[in-house]
Amino acid sequence: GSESEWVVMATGRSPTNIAVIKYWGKRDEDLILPINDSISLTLDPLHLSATTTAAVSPGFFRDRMWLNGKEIPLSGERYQKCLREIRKRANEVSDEKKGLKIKKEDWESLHVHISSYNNFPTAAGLASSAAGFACLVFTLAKLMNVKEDLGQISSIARQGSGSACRSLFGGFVKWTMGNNADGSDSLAIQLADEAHWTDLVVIIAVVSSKQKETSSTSGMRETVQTSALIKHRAETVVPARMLKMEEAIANRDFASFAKLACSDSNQFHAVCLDTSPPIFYMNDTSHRIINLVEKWNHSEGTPQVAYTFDAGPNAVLISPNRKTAALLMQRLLYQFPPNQETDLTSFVVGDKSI
Ligand code: 2P0
Repeated sequence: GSESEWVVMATGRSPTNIAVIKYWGKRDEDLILPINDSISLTLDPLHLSATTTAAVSPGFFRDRMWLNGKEIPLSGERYQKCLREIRKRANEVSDEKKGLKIKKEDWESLHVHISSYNNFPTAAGLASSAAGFACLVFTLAKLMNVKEDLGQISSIARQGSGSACRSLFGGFVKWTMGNNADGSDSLAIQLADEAHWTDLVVIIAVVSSKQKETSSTSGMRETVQTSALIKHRAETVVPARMLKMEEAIANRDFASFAKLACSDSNQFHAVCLDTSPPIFYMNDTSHRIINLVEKWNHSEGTPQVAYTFDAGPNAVLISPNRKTAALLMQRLLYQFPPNQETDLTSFVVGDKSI
């Protein structure tokens, strides 16, 4: 057909990730460079993922994007950076059968249309930006035939949203903070793949699907500016915990894994409370869930379940196997019977990774 008719598309899917050693605080806001390493597990894409299609055509006259069917501006610096960094690395794309050839230099003037869907509520403390930016960058890289490895791609996704870099890999992932001023070594590394620890079951208790009040970006900025605790956390606590957590994951040592994950979640929220003005991400229901798990773990003498909370009130509960997950569900439903005021609104149950 004529030159203006063709469209080339690529589609990708990225799950969200749940940090068990938390990222909180930046040393460089523009490049999104963190003040400490972090570790997460990538969920399976069934319940919590972004799916993105990127298309290019000479018939497109500017870059445009739709999120969950609604057009959103791409003018923000984070989107622009991701687009710019991927375009810089674009390569020739050709399809002989269709008589199509996009030369390397063509990408500078071609425009893209991007459509992305989340299969879970946006900005409810369920890390939608992590899946979203990981998927955007991955899909654009696929469309433009970018040859860099996933680690390099993750450092571009990082510039969209810090936690996004960890969603480029499945399984257990470490975001290494790096040393370089340009951020080139601040990227994600896979610690263990999806097949490493398949017994784990993740249950997300949705306490509220409302949009959070303090965005992570401004929250962590205020913490870095005003908290005295954050320095101790970043310089002393996290480096020691990273080593222990990597070891717990390597050995599939659930007791150590759970203790470290719960402690790190609690310290992250303590640091939020130490911020001026204080940031409250958890609510009474979150606290009741912590109590329930702590009492259960204490009564058994060893951790049965791990909890972790991000920048919102929803509980992410990790159990070592299906049997314990079923017992956990029983306990949750007993404490939070359906259709009451303080209810959990729903549960998302998933295996870790696919
Ligand atoms: C994490 N969170 O490690 C931590 C724990 C929330 C609590 O990463 O400013 O949305 O885009 O880099 O990545 C949320 O922060 O913030 C986050 P930006 P992001 O998962």
